[in-house]
Amino acid sequence: MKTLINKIKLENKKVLYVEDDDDIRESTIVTLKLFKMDVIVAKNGLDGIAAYKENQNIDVLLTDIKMPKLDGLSMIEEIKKFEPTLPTVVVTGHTELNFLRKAIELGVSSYVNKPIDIYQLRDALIKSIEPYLLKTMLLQKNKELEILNKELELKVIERTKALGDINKKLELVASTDFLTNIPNRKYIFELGEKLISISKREKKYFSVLLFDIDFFKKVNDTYGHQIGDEVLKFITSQVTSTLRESDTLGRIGGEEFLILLNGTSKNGLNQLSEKIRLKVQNNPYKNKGILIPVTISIGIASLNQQNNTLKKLYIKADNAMYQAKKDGRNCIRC
Ligand code: GH3
Ligand code: MG
Ligand code: MG
Ligand code: MG
Repeated sequence: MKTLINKIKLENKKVLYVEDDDDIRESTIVTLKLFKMDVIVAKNGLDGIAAYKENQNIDVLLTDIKMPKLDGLSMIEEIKKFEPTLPTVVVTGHTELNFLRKAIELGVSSYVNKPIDIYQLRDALIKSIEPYLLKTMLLQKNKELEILNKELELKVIERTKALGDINKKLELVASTDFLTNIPNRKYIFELGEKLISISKREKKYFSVLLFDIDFFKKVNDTYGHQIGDEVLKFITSQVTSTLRESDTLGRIGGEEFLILLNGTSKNGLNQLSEKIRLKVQNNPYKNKGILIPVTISIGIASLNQQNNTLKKLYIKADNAMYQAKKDGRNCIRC
């Protein structure tokens, strides 16, 4: 606030000065020009009203009281009908109560005694335009603040979006298997729980398919762990190519995978299992002259009255898968 007040200057402010006495008028004009004010002059109340109407953006009205044709207070009364907030200073030799009371009623901001003292005049003018200027300055500051706030708001929105993007990426990273780029164990089990509850509510088919690579240890032992990794990626792509949009393949262990089959019946499950088994069996891994035949053992389970949670379906499929291993591998059990 203090800095704003310090900024208030009379320089370039437009003053309408009304005075009938030639000597007083001429000397006061010199003073007002000394303040570097823009001075509009009138010699009586009527001329003052005319000058007010002719000129725009008058900052302050400075007027004598006793004048021919129309006195200062009547002139103020008239002008205030157009602009009630116009800062007004009266110059007066009278200090009678009646004048003062009327002046206050008219909303006169300040007064100056005759003979005019330059400092008193300056103070009176500043005091009268101060609230008015402060108001416009505050409005300006408010506008600037509003703009700043909007800019800040936009930045916050951008940041929030960026954070949202980062969170999404983190979620994706946290739910993805780093080797094969498919859903990991945590994600596939969470998704499975959700899909099962929806399937139960909507009375829709739901099945799971669990598979484990046969004799995978031998692949590692023969060709090395790195080739083993490549085989895992290859099997992932082979199996993915047999699936539909609504199926989700996840890696739940070293060489163990789980597929969630949303909307797939027991019949559909049997057909798909055979398709996957054959796809893997008939497409050996090939790389730089080496050819590695791979097979998988599959265990399957479908949602029904007894097997009604993902955990139960998983246990059922896991037992079936071990049965497939026992029965010689490269086969499907349920
Ligand atoms: P089975 O037919 O009974 O499943 O025999 P298996 O050799 O596949 O089974 P086992 O559980 O004895 O061995 C699995 C092997 O898978 C052991 C481990 O070295 C390998 N393995 C697990 N995770 C990875 C991996 O991320 N990369 C590679 N290269 N090998 C892995
Ligand atoms: Mg007079
Ligand atoms: Mg295994
Ligand atoms: Mg295995």
